[in-house]
Amino acid sequence: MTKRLTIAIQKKGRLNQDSVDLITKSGISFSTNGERLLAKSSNFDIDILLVRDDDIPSLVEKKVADLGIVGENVLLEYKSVRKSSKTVNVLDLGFSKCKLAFAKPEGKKIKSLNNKKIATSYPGLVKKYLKENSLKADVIKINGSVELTPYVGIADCICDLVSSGATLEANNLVEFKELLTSQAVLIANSTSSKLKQKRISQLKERFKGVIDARESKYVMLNCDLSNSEKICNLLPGADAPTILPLKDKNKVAIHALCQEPVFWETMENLKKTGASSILVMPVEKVLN
Ligand code: PRT
Ligand code: ZN
Repeated sequence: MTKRLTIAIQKKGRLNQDSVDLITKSGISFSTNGERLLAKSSNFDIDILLVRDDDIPSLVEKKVADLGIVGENVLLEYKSVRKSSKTVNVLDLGFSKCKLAFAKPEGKKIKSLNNKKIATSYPGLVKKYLKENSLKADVIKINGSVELTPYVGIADCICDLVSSGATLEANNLVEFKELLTSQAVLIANSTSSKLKQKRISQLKERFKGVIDARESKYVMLNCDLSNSEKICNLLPGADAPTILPLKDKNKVAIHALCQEPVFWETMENLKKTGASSILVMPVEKVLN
């Protein structure tokens, strides 16, 4: 049995660049030139399949791909109509964050979704929501420009993805209910072979290392020895700071890996508490 993995990612669109970055930062080299559907890595036993995002869950379900990177919204829509699906989320990837929400034309009164016409690209999720809330409405599947449907008489309201909210605003629509939040996720088939699962775990650890590094910063600063305890407590997500003696016996240097965001406010607080020469440096990889 082949131990070579296949990962399906979006060929073009919002998920493509972040997916390619995650794979390459995990030490996997490959090149995607032209219209090629498949790219082979030269230094890791993996092939990269470049497809439309909507096809990714079914490729993983059918084991054409062992892994996929897709919006959780697409995965959940796929699973909403396939109860026995074996395709599962194995890792939250932290990019392409958005929400799926109901929106209506500004000024229009919608007290309940009962008996309304709802236009959406996510009919499975909307129907599931209606059922769970004992509501009956007409769900109309639309593949693009959902935000225009209330103005051409197709729908009373919509259920669509929102990130900045600019599209809703530009179309005079207001959100009135959030259905779910979403981000890019790594998906796999829960029935893949033991050998494949071992390779998948290895890759998952690398992906985690890249994701953790994104949030992490290495912080170095100096302070009075008497203040070091207080300063350590201000370092976000630092498990075991290193405290080093300095030439001046009353002073120490503190070095720490901060695994939570270090904001300007954090640095200002450190300074106020007596820290000086505060350096915040990026971290490329983390292996915990
Ligand atoms: O061609 P292919 O089928 O592969 O791509 P696609 O056109 O179906 O998907 P694409 O590239 O648009 O989006 C891929 C994934 O990105 C989605 O499935 C989501 O998981 C995620 N994502 C994150 C978004 C958005 N943010 C988003 N804002 N997908 C779409 N939008 C659209 C939304 O539908 C609406 O039209 O952007 C508009 C709203 O954006 P704001 O910023 O104005 O609120
Ligand atoms: Zn799509």
